[in-house]
Parts: sequence; C-alpha cells; structure tokens
Amino acid sequence: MYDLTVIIPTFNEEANIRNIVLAVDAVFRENSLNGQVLVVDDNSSDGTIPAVTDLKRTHPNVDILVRTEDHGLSQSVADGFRHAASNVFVVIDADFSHPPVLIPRMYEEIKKGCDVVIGSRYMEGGGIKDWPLKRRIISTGATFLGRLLFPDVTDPVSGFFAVKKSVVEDAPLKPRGYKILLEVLGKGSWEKDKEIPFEFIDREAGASKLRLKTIIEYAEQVVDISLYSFTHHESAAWREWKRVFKFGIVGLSGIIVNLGILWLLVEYALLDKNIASLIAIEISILHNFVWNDLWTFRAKEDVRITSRWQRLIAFNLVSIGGSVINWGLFLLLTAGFSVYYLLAQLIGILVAFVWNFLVNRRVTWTRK
Ligand SMILES: Nc1nc2c(ncn2[C@@H]2O[C@H](COP(=O)(O)OP(=O)(O)OP(=O)(O)O)[C@@H](O)[C@H]2O)c(=O)[nH]1
Ligand SMILES: [Mg+2]
Repeated sequence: MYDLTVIIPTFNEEANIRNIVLAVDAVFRENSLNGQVLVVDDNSSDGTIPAVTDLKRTHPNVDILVRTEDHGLSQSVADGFRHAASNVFVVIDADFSHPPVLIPRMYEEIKKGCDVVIGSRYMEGGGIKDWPLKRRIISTGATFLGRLLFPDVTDPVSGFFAVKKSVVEDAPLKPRGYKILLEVLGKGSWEKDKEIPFEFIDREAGASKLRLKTIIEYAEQVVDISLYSFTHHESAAWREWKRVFKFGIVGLSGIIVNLGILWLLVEYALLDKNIASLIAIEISILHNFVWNDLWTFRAKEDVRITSRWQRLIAFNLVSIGGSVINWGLFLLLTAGFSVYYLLAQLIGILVAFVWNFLVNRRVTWTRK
C-alpha cells in the first residue's frame, strides 16, 4: 500500500511521458513520500506504452493500465481510481501543464482533513499562461457553469486535483468528457475542500484534443449532476439548491412583509402612499437580509465580508440592482415586445431573483 497514487491519464504522450513520470517520482523522493505513479493509457499508438514499461524496470512504483474500451479522459481517470493501490489519489496531466511540485502540498491538505484539494487557475495567485483567446472563452464559460453548482469552488473543472479514495469509491460516477473533477464534486461524498493556486502552462509537446463534442458532453454533465442532486440530498450540489429554495422562501415572505407594512403605514400611520411604499420596500429588504444572513447562508467567520453592516449594505445595493433589472425588463417587454404586463412583470421578477441570488452568493456571502 502506498501513501498516495498519482494518476496520469495519457493518450499519445510519447513526447512527455518519460519526463513527467520521472518528475513526479523525484517529487516523491524529495519529500519522502511513498508514492505510486499510475499511468492510465487509452492504448496509445505512439511510444507511450513502451516508455512506461521501460521505466517500470527501474522504478517498481510505476504502473501502467492500458485500456482498450470506452476511450476517454474521464473514463481513464475513473479507472485509475479503481486500480490505484492507496487511499489518496492525485490526478495530473502528462503535458506539464500542472506543476508536480505542488503534489506534496495537496497530500498534506488531505492528511489535515480535506476530502478534495483542487489546483485552481482562477483564484488569487493562479493563472493561465499562453492560452489563445478561444480557449480562454471556452474555459471561462465552462467554469461559470460549474460554479453554478459549486459556487465556493473557483475552479470546479480543473484537471489537477487530489481526492480521498472514500470520496469516490462508492460514488456512481458517470465519467465522460474532460471534466472528471466536476463529476467527483457532483457525485462524490465530500464535505471539506481546499484550493491551491497554480499557473497552468500550455503544452509545449504533443497535440491537443479539445473538440466541439467535448463542450456538448460537458453541458450534458452539468444537467445530469443537477438532476442527480435532486434525488441525492447528501450531495454538495443539493446544498446549493437548498440555498436557492431558502432564498426564494425568504423573498416570498418579504413580499408579505412589504405589503403588510405598506398597509399599516397607510391605514394607521396615515402616511402618504408614495412615501409609505418606499419605507415598506426598505423594511422588506432589511427583513430579507436578516433571514438570509441567519438562515439561508448561515454567515459565520468564514464569510469574506465579516461585518454584518457591510453585508447589509452590499445586499441593499444588489437588491436595488435587482429592482432596476425587474423594471427595465418590464419596460422592454411591454413597450418593445407587447408582452402582457403581468407576464412581463413576472419575467422581470424571475430574472431579478436569479440576479439577486447569484450576485449575493458571490459577493455578499462569498466564502473566504
Ligand atoms: N487516457 C486518456 N488520456 C487522455 C485522453 N485525452 C487526453 N488525455 C490525457 O489527458 C491529459 C490532458 O489532455 P490534453 O490533451 O493536454 O488536454 P488539454 O490540456 O485540455 O489541452 P492541450 O494541453 O491544449 O492539448 C493529457 O495527459 C492527455 O494525454 C483520452 O482520451 N484518454
Ligand atoms: Mg494539456
């Protein structure tokens, strides 16, 4: 049994495989880690397989799994999970896009109690070197979609991560496409994650395999994980849906508060209707803030905006933005597209709701 297994998926990586295996093994030795290197190859036609077989002779901790069916990167990594001879897995690309020197830090975090440790390109200190605009746009879109499911994770589609065996061993992974991490986060059982920044360096050797099919598969995967979470309430994605529901309930109750206050102010305080409406709006915003702070997001020390007053100001500003969106859409739909005014208002409310949730989630109640 090894301390950890570094899984390297490969397909025609002759130009890199020897160097990456040796680099990972050197990191093991420098850090006194008893590590296994497991190359999972999709029956490459170049010299990848002989190169690993050759290395095995001098390095008994190097293994190779050659697959002949169900070709695919994610499928290969999932196969690697099943064949690894340890309880901690690290997944890394063969083309030196991911720095092997970070492996010991990832392993340390797992030892300290994390279930998943992610190498992030999108957190402070991380980055991407030498990517053409097209790749950047696709990656940004994929990351945005992934963050809808896991908003606390800055890079939920990273190919560089460490995970405990217990997270994935009973998970009904349906691996496909390129984003195995999203599948692990969506179907695995985990509580604690941590991200470590790194700079992604585009490959120098060998060929890229990104195709349109990859993008379609990815969209299917996001939908599949959402549906899965509806029937698996222990999943992390369900935790997020719960927040959406709670946020919605708070919003609905805010409408009752809003109307109730307006009625009281007009009928009993005999206030001018226009002034009373403004006061009622602000009080309902305050009401919503308190419930979202205490209940929906359970804000504790782990939020970035530690002052409750500052969170209140942020929430207020976001709510005003939501109202502007609501009203703007109403004007656009009724005047521009002759939509029935109640329907136009309803669409405005729904879009403002999405705005309010997403922006407050990422700003007002974002994690440290
Ligand atoms: N087993 C297996 N490995 C694959 C497959 N496709 C890619 N890989 C490996 O997965 C890793 C990432 O693939 P890349 O082609 O580098 O993907 P990328 O980083 O998104 O794109 P480029 O670096 O620009 O080519 C590399 O180690 C590849 O050899 C596959 O179908 N099966
Ligand atoms: Mg690459």
